[in-house]
Amino acid sequence: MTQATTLKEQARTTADETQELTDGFHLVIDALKLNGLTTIYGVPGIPITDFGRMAQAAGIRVLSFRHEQNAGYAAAIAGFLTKKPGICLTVSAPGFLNGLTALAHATTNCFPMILISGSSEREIVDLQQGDYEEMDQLAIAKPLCKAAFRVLHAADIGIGLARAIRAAVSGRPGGVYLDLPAKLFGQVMNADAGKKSLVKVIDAAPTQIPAPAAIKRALDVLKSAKRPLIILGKGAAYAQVDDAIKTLVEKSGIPFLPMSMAKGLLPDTHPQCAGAARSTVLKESDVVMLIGARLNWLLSHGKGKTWGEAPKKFIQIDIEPKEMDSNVEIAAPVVGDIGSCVAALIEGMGGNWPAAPAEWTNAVKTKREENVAKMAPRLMNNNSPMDYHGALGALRTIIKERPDAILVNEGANTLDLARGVIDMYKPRKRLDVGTWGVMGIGMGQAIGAAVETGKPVLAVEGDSAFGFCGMEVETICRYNLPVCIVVFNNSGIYRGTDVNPGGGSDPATTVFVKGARYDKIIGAFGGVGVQAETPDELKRAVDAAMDSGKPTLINAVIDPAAGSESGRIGNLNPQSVLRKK
Ligand SMILES: Cc1ncc(C[n+]2csc(CCOP(=O)(O)OP(=O)(O)O)c2C)c(N)n1
Ligand SMILES: [Mg+2]
Repeated sequence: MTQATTLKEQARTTADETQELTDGFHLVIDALKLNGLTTIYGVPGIPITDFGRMAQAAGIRVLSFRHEQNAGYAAAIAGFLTKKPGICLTVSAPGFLNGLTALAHATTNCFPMILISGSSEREIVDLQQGDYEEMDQLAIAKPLCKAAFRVLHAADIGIGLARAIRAAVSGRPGGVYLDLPAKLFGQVMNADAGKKSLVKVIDAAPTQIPAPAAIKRALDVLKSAKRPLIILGKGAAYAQVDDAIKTLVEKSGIPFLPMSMAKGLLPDTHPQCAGAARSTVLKESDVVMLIGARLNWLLSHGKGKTWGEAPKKFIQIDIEPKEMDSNVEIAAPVVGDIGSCVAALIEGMGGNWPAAPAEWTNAVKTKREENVAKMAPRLMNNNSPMDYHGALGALRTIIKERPDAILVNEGANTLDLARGVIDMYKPRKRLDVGTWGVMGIGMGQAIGAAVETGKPVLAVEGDSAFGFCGMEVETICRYNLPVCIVVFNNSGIYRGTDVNPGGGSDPATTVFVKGARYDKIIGAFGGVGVQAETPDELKRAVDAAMDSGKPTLINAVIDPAAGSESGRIGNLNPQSVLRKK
């Protein structure tokens, strides 16, 4: 080596040392922050432990869970509540797989979410040479989400995240997978160039204006109706155009039926609410306008017994054109974002839109009042052990007195009966199992909701449902979140009374330990545990928890015989012909 080249090399080294550098870790953090994504839900481990630490140091709120599935449910519900993608962060293979159920759930429910998982070395994974936590995660994620991306070069982190954000929130929102291999985090590049490579996503969910002809067609169909009905889905709640929806409903005078997570968009006590006359309005309506609601199993696919004999015409408002005619013919498809569609409908209705036929609205009102009156005495009993209605009567009062609280709800009977009994008063306050009826969303959603909104959360959980996510009670205590969990303890799935039909000493498949004390779990982590045996005790305990804001778990003792098989959807169970012999 000549002296000249040595000097040249020395000079280059000095230049490198003085040059400001950034790396994959910091570029991901900067890209998230640049796009206003300042909360991460996850579980640490190789290769993302340091990333979590650095993100926390950089001012991102990083919440560590006990299981990725629950972190994923928190991220998914954060997406629903904020219209920004909720971020879930996991390690490779097993952590990634644990997060995947939530990602698929987010996609099914149209919640924007990004699952970011660290992954192993591509070269080794692709040759299947047995790397640490080896798995081709991108390939596995693809069919379960709206889009999946992998970033291999630090310079592409900005673009990678921009693509993920757009895919998650634009059009029909959903889950997105972002694969970040371990090596990427340590890759260095010039800090200036790094900064320039970042992308601030402009107008991530662009407005989609409906065609004027589609609006006219919809209004013509609506005007022809003798027994019109509006169904509000969780897409309508997601849109956050609450005032416009209220105006449309009130201006039309049409009875409305909220789907589970659309409850409270207008209060359940609103004079036009047909929630308590559901079966009547579904059967007897002649024109049904769906706003952000799909004709899936939750609406019996728009046909069959539930919908009665009367011929129906459907108007459907949805951002996804493929949704139209998915189950039955849609007479008036209106494709666009809900805000734009509803605004156009209101405008098209003009100043003298005819009121919905009084014969129909009065009939709905009468039916609803009848049903409410029938239910009322059942909600007032103070039995011990409690039945569902007595316990839910107490919780119904709690939400009436605290309409800003967020209600999280899962289980079978605990879900179906709570949905019917507990009136909601404000939008996006009822969070539950969603389209799949998945168990285990409770603690993740409670944490996500408390973190994103700062509001108190009441989580009403079947004892089985709670078991899917119960360890996150520690997370709730660790972050000192204002979450009150009520476990509806009927000692089992649907009921606690089944016996082993084989006659052996094993318990039946649907029953749990009798007299279990779920309230004792939370004490281990410094939270408050309460045993409640009557509706009065339950009401007192929940009030105390909501007043104090302290993490609380109440074991509500429910009569093991009170529930029914699969709650309200027992009809979906396949039947064996042989069993009947
Ligand atoms: C992930 C998942 N696993 C299993 C089920 C099937 N399942 C439906 S409801 C339910 C539990 C119902 O029991 P519980 O939560 O105690 O409510 P209860 O009817 O007893 O009030 C189960 C296991 C499911 N929906 N999701
Ligand atoms: Mg149960």
